[in-house]
Amino acid sequence: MRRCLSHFFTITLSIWTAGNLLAQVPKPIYNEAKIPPHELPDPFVQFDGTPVKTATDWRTKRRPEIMEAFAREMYGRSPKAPSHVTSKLVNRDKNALGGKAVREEIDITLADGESPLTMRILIFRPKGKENVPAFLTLNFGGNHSVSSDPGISLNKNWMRNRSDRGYVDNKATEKTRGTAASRWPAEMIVDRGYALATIYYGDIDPDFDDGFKNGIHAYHYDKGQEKLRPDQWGSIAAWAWGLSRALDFLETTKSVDASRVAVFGHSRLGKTSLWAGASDDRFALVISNDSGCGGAALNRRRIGESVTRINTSFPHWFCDNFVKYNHNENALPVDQHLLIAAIAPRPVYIASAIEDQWADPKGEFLSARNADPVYRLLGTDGLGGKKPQDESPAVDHALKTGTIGYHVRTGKHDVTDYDWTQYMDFADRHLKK
Ligand code: GTR
Repeated sequence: MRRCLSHFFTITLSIWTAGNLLAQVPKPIYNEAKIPPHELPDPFVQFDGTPVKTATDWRTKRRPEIMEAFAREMYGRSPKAPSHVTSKLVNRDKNALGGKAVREEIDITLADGESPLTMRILIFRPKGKENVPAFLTLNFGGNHSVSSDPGISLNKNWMRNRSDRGYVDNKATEKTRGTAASRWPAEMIVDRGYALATIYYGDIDPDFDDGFKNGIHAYHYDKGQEKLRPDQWGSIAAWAWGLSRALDFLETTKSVDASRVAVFGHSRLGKTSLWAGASDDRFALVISNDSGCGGAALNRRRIGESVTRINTSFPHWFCDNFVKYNHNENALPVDQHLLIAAIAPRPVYIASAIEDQWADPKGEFLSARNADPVYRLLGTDGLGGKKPQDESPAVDHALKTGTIGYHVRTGKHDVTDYDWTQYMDFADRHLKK
C-alpha cells in the first residue's frame, strides 16, 4: 500500500511538474515561413571536415561517427546484448484466425536474477509454413489489445489510463481486448504470407518518468549507481533494445526467418523502430509510421512538436544530453536524415498522415529525401528512379518502388489498412524470396 501511494504521488507530481514546465514551452509553429534558418549536417562531410567520397568512407568513418553522435547526444547508449536469451511457450492455438494461422505467446527473459524481467511476444503466423518473413513491432495496449482472440493473455503490467477503452487504475481490464485491432490487421498480414510478432512496450520499460527505477534500466546499473549518466539509454533506446532481444529469440525459431524481419512502429514506437533498425543491422527492413519528432521528422524545422517540447513532455524518452538542444537544434551534430541514412542500404519505409501536422509530414519526407544520396552511394536506388524527386508525393500516392519508401496518406495520426498495404507491397519486393 505504501509503495502504491508513493507511486501515485510520484506520477501525480511528475504530471503536475510536466504541466508547469509545458506552460513555458514556446507555442508550436506550423508555418513554413517561421522555420528558423538552418543547414542540415552534410552526410558526406565528417565532423572534422574530411569529405566522404566512397562507400568505404561512409561505412568505416562517417556512419560510425553518426551512430556514436545519436547514441551519445540523443537516444543514449544501450548495454550490450546478453549472452543468451531464454524463452518459454505460454500458449498456442493451432487454429487461430478462423483456422488459417498459428497463434503463440512466448515469454522471453530480458534480465535474470532474483526478480527476472520478461517480455511476452505474441505471434500470428501462417499455418503449415516455416521460415516466413515477419513484421516485428511493439504495441501500446498489451498483446490482448491487438486482437479479440480470447486465448491471448491479458497483460497485467502498468498501462496508461484510458477509461473509455477500459484501462483503469493503470491496469488493462477485459474490456480492452481487441481495442487496437484496427491497427493490427493480423488476418491480412497472414494472408499475404507474413507473420505478425508483437510485444507490449511496457513489458520492457513502463512509459512514465520515474527516474528509471522500473523496467529494464535498473538491471543495468553499475554497482552503486542510482541514476543514469547523461549519455545512457532513455526509454526509446530501451524499447529498441527489447526489439533486438526479440530478434535474438526469433533467431532460435524455425517458424520465422529471422533474416527477413521488418521492424515496424507507430508514433513513439516509430521513433523506436528507426533507432532499433539503425542500431541493429540484422533488421532486414525498417518502417516508421507517423514517428515525427525524434523519429523521421527533421529537428531543425521545429514544425509541430519541437525538441524542447518533447524533452519537456517526455523527459524519459531520450538521454539527458538531448536537453542541451532545447531551442538549440542547430548545435546538434546530426539530424534525422542521418538516422535514415544510417539504415542504408537496407530498405526503409517512412509514412506520414496529412492531418498529423504535429509530426511534420514534410519534415519526414525531407529526411527520406536527404538520406537518398547515401542510399545511392551504397549502390541502391534510394527513393527510386534515376533521380529522386524533391517534392513530397501527392497525398495517397505511395513511393514504393525504391529502397526508401514514403507516403503521406489522408487522415490522422493512426495506423490504417492503407498503411499496411503499402508496407506489405514494399516488403514483397524486398523480403520475398
Ligand atoms: C505524442 C507525442 C509524439 C508521439 C505520440 C505517440 O504525445 O508528442 O511524439 O510520439 O505521442 O506516441 O502517440
